[in-house]
Amino acid sequence: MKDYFVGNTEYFKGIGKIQYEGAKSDNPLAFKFYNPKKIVRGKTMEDHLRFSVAYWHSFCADGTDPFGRATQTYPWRDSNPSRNARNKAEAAFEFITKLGAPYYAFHDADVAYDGETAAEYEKYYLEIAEYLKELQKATGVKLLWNTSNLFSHPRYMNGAATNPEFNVLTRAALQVKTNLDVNVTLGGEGYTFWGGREGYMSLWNTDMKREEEHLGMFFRLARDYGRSIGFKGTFYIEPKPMEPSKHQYDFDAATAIAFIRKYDLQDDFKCNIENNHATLAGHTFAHDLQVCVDNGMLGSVDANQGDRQNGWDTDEFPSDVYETTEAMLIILRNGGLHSGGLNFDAKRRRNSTDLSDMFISHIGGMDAFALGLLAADKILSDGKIDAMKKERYSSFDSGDGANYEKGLCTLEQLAELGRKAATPLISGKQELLNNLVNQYLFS
Ligand code: XLS
Ligand code: NI
Ligand code: NI
Repeated sequence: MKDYFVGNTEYFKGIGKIQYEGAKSDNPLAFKFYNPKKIVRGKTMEDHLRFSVAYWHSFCADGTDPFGRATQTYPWRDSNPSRNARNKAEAAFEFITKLGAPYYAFHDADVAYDGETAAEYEKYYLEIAEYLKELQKATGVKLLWNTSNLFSHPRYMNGAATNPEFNVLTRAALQVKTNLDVNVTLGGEGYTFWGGREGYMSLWNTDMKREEEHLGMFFRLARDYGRSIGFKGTFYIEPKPMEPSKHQYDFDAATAIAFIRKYDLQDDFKCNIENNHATLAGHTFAHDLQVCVDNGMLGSVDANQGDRQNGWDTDEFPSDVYETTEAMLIILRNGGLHSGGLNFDAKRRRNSTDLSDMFISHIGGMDAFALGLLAADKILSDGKIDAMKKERYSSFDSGDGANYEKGLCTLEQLAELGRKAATPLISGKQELLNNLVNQYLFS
């Protein structure tokens, strides 16, 4: 077991490396469908899925909710901030290694005590970053992305880059600069902006145009600084419509992409799509992924799921295989995740309090995406659904329809054709397609 923990303490005693045991296994601590080395469409499952563990949910969130105190008692907690950060990092790397996820992701405030003063912030963060580098080297775990927590501290109550007070914006800039420095030290593959407080609560006190311009400027400066110090990864904007702000500026994929283009950031920025944020915006996970793929803007994925009965960001571990199937189909059509990954921005329920629940929740999420990948592969290999979709547009493949797509028709010509045209009712075959999906999934 020693291989799988670093430092002096083993935090997850009695749990070894999680193995693939197949669908018939009754071991809750084994993969049923995720078989990392299995080849699907010429690539291992591990390389397709690029799983990442989110530091904030798995090693920081303690079950506190607006109505109740902490329920998780993490054995690595220590009142000394430096020791606390080191213990937590050792627990994190033990967990990630035993789980067999190749990546992790974090906010500055997850890995280090963020202190009150700027000097404390830099001291504690840079100190732990050096240790994270050692742990990455010792275990082979890599950084998918890091990000700045620009929403927890009271100073950000009116926003960070969109704060009406310039001095708060500069404090946020210190965090972003430090995070980019740390990212380069750790060889990160991406850097994420999630603007929980970049939005407004009331237009009576908000100059939306000016705030958005400040945000665009801020992103540009981050891009320029990152590139100047050798950051080669992708910058991600993670859309979310609301919560904690009433209205967030990066509302959904379409809004974020329009913003990226407006501020001329398209060569460096892409989207990080989170299922539960898409559903909060009134879309589906598949919708926001497809919007990204259609615009060459799919960066990375925060893998979780919401609850159909309530309208907030419950960040549950993925288990809905219909959703993971659609997601993986879109991702495969995109040629994969490239430098992005499937990052479990997901938390155990407040009453899932065993340390083993940390493994069980991730195992379930990984199995759900493995099932999605296998089903998507079947759908693509069989080709029936793609063929039906193509056939639906076949009137644009030749003749006047093809000319229309090439921009060779005037409105008068179309009107002339329209005068004589029969306009057939052609079934969309939605139920047939639903039935086919069930056949792929369950036969
Ligand atoms: C919150 C977001 C957050 C980002 C990183 O809703 O999902 O966790 O992923 O700041
Ligand atoms: Ni997220
Ligand atoms: Ni979320």
